[in-house]
Amino acid sequence: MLAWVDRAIPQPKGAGYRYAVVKLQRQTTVAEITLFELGPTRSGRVQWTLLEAGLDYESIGNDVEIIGSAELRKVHPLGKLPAAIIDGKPLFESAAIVSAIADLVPEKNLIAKPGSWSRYLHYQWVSFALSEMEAFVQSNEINSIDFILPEDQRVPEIIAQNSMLYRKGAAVLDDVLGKARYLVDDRFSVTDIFVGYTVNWGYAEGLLDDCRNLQAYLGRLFERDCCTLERH
Ligand SMILES: N[C@@H](CCC(=O)N[C@@H](CS)C(=O)NCC(=O)O)C(=O)O
Repeated sequence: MLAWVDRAIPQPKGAGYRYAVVKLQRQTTVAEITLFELGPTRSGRVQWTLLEAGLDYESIGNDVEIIGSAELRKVHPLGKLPAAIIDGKPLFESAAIVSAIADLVPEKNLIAKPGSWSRYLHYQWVSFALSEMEAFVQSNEINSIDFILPEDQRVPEIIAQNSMLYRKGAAVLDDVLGKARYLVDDRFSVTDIFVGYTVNWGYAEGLLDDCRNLQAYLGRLFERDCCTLERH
């Protein structure tokens, strides 16, 4: 990546000043990034963030065999996706990974500045999406398809309650996004990449019928060139 740096250049005797400050352009590699990913899983949040950031990365996986593998467990103790290695350091949980990547490229304005109130709003909406919405659609999925749990361990009776609770969270977001186009400072950020995935998941489960603002929000997200959300 190209970056501009200030350099103090010593000046010859008689120039009237000892140093001249000049801007030099140099090549920098922001970070070495490896991503364990698989198509439409939550690793799509990280892939989208990397595309918006314009960062290269090494992709590992993209095959269902990667889930639970010994290689993945070295990075994610539960063997789940996504997981990343950034400059040799392992990191899991999609919220943590997209935030870390956005912080690597502050000039792209993909996340509110650390310590700012807007940054706390990022944490607020990510936490809200995870605990008040995503947990319920995830539980619906676990209890209805055989990808994770065998049939005798599923509790399909929970699906109606999960759906009711997801809709409550979605109604809150629908209200907020009726007054703003995006969640933080009304400009696109990784908060929208993160929450957009949760909203799209609810759409796929038919839970957004009453949420016209969320449907329009998804439409705005789909318009972005780098969007990795699945169309349902
Ligand atoms: N909260 C985690 C969820 C991780 C997760 O459950 N990933 C799924 C794919 S979307 C997975 O790997 N499931 C396999 C399993 O549960 O064994 C995150 O956001 O990264």
